Amino acid sequence: MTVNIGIVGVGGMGQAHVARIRTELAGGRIAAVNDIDQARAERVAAPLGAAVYADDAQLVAAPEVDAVLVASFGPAHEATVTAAIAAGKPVLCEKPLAPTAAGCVRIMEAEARAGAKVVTVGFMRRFDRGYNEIKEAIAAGELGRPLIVHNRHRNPTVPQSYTADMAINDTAIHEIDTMRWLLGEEIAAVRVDQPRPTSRRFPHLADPLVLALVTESGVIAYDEVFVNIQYAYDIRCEVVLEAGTVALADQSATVRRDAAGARHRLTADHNQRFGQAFAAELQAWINAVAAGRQTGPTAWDGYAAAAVCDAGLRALASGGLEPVELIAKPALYA
Ligand code: ISE
Repeated sequence: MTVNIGIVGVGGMGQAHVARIRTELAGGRIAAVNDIDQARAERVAAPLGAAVYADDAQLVAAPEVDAVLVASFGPAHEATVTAAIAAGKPVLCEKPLAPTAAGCVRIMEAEARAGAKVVTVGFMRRFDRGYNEIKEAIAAGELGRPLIVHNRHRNPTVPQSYTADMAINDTAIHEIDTMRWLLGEEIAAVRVDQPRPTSRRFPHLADPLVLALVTESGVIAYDEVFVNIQYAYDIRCEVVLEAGTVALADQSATVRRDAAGARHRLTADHNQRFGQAFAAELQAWINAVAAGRQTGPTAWDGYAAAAVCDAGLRALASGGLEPVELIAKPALYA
C-alpha cells in the first residue's frame, strides 16, 4: 500500500520532508500540498503531480489524502491537527505540537473524543543513532544511575524573526523531550540562567541561556542554548552516571590533518545533523500508517514538553526555579 500524504507547510522543513519522501523513503507519496504562500505550494506540488489546496482544512478532508504531515508555523498546528483527528487521519506534526500546554490539552481532548491515538509529534532526536546508544547504555545499568546531563544546543545564527521565547519553546524543546525520553521520567522544575549575552545577536534576544531541568528523581539536565554561536550547528549530550559517562560522539566520519592542525567537519544545520534521524522517523511513521497503528511520540509527549516550556518561560522571567504543572495522564496514553 502506498500512503498518500497531504503536507501542510512547505517552507524549509516541509521541503526537506518532501525530498526525503520522494528520494530516500519507501511506501509514501505526496498527494496534496497546502501552504500560506500559494505560489510556493504550487511550485512544490507541480513536479510531484500533487493537488494544491488553498486551506489546510480542505487538504485534511480531501479523499485522496490518507495521512497528514504538518510542517507549518507552530501557532497554526493546533487547527490542522484537530481537523486530522476529527477526520480520523493519522497526523505527524512537527514540534511544537502547539505553542502552549493549553493548546496541547485541547488536542488530547480531541483524541479522547475520537477514542484513538492518531497524533505523532516530530521529536526526531528519538530516532538519532547516538541518542539511542546513550539510552541503551543507561538501560544496561552497568554504570549505575544517571545523575547529571550536560547538553549543548548551538545554532550558527538565527533569523531576525526568531523571538526571545523561541530559545525555549522552539530550540530547547528538543532537549526537553530528549531528556524525558532518555531518563524515562518527567521534568518537575526548571530554572533558566542568563549569562552575559553575546554581542553578535539581535538586541531582542538573551543569548546564550542555560536551562537547568530537574527531573522527578532529582537528575539535573543542563542545557546551554546558544543560537548565534557563529561557527556551526553543534549538538552535544553527555550523561554522567555513577560509574562513568556516555556522550554523543563528534559527527564526522573522518578527521583531516594538515599544516593548520587536525579537525573534523561540523554540520551546518539541523537537516544535515539529524538527516538520518528525520529519515528514520518519517519511514517509521509511513510504515505505521500503512499498518494502521500509531508510532513515536504521542500528543501526551507533545503536551509534557510544552508544559516544561511554559515553566521555562516563567523561569526566564522570574530567575527562580519554577515547578512544571502536569495534568493527570489521560487513559489513552497510559
Ligand atoms: C528549529 O526549529 C529546530 O527545530 C532546530 O532543531 C533547532 O536547532 C533550532 O534552534 C530551531 O529554531
